Amino acid sequence: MIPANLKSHYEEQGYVIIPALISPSEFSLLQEACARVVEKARQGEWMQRRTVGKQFPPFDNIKDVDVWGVQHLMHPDLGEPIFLKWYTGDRLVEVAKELLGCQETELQMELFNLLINPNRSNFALRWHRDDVRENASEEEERKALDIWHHGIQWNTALYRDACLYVVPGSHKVPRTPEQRKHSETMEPPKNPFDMPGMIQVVLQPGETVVYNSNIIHCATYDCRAPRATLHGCMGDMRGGSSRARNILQHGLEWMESEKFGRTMESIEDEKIRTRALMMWDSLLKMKQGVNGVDIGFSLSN
Ligand SMILES: O=C(O)CCC(=O)C(=O)O
Repeated sequence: MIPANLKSHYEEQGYVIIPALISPSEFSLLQEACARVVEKARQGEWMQRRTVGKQFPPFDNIKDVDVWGVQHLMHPDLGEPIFLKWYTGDRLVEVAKELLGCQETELQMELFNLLINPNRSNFALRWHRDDVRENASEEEERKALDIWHHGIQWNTALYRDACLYVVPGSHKVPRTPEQRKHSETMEPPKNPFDMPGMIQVVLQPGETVVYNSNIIHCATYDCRAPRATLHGCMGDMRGGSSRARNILQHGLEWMESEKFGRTMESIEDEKIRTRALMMWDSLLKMKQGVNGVDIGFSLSN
């Protein structure tokens, strides 16, 4: 159980910092697995990456490019089962159930990626909400924010991480005219501290910030500050297809494969195996729910 004040902080402010979602025995295993996948991504041996120059999907598919993220950590071709194990493990799942207010049987498997420092030049993301366009009218914003209750997103830092900035409370209300001025173009901010109401989120190794992905947020990446931050989201299947575009835009065809199914079948612990298969099934149902329709991308690139 997480303390009640953390849950109300999450609901009111749109984010909450939670310690110790990684057990001591998993910490170095995750760090080592991250180092291997970062190397593959930087070398272009793993091409599913977030590329410098693109803030949002679709990312570039060119080999020689700096990268700020590694996509699809649970992909069987990456060969790192620790990521699936952690994503479906008790610590994270308990927090997800509590913050979403749902049963374990309602959890939906979604994205699991890694955010890293680019290593050639600095990069930044503009102020944004993950699934509301920068030019949305006040009315459109209000409508989008009203239906966004069926998922959580998190950053779990393996090294100190001061990249993320959020505007507490902004997950519930349209932008003020001043906040709009700082977030209506595709330009990253010159100085994130100029945004009214913002805070910088500083995580120590092992800490997690869970946030509503429609909170107004941005990020800056310093190529000299090592970053390996687990970045994922999990849904509540009662949301139906409300999260489909935000999730499926990242290209999840591989998650429908028998090969991915076999990775879950091979989880030794029966409780976790059953949970993983159930969460996977909810994702597949959401995907089937959109019925092959091209749902496009959440944000302009
Ligand atoms: O790098 C981060 O912490 C934030 C990433 C982000 O805002 C996003 O993926 O939309």
